[in-house]
Amino acid sequence: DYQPYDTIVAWYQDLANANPTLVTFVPSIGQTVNGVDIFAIRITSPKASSTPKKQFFFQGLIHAREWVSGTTVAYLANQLVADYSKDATLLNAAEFVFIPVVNPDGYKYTWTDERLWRKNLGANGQGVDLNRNYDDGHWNQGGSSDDPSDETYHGDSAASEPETQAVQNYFLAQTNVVGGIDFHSYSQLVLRPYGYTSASSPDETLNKKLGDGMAAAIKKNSKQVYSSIKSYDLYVTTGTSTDFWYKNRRIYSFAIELRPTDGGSSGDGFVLDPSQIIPTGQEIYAAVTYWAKAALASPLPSSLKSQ
Ligand code: 0X9
Ligand code: ZN
Repeated sequence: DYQPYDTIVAWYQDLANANPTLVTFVPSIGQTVNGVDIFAIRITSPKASSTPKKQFFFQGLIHAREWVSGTTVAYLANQLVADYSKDATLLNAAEFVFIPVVNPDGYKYTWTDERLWRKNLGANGQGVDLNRNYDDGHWNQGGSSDDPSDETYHGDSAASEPETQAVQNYFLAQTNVVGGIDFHSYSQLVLRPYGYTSASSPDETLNKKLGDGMAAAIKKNSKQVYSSIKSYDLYVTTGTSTDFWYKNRRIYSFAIELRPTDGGSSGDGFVLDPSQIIPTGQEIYAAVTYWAKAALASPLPSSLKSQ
């Protein structure tokens, strides 16, 4: 089932305590507007490697109401640990870095006050959309709002929010990152660069191959249909996580919109029945393991430069 913030933190601490050779709990990479610590999780095997391990970076719950993005990240972390005893290849070759809850203030608020809250609690409590606040070189150039009461308010300036600063800095502190996925809901989409322009990225061929491959892995796992498209073809966005990652490190940079496909006749798409948590985790684990293996086999041309 979905869990409140403190239970999520305790669950990851337990995962690290139970698997000390594989899992590192990083208590704080920075604090929220309300002074809550943003934690990180790192998963890799203790096996030394002759070359530095390549890294994959994941985020959940940047948008507070998208609860299945949090359970999916937890499923991925748990399954990577569980599968290590059967097949050590992935954790011997790579390190998996997670920010399970990018927006703790907002997430807490969805439990206490407003289930459908999206933003953080900045801008004097009106909230900033953290996925419009990144310093991606195109902040406030379209697809975001100047009005603090809007759902896509971009904030006062690029990376104005402490949460954005924390996750940007932690990402840039990684030295060997080759891929990143920011999890959202809903619509069942695999979104590749760019968000800010209709132009294809210089790595469009490879990005499309991996995006289409993730959608295929999901279909094989659960028969669910996820559409693999350029982010801009959903709608224009600026100041997003994935454009920031791609601009700074030229990695395989994806946003995945999880279940359901649509809001349905009565329900709201953000309120996904708990019975769908594990099937969503399973299909995304299939996608992520495919993607990671493909990215390890052919990193993007510039991904390892300048890190
Ligand atoms: O608008 C968004 O931020 C995302 N959709 S949501 O309904 N979860 O809010 C889509 C953003 C995807 N784009 C990039 N990260 N580039
Ligand atoms: Zn979202």
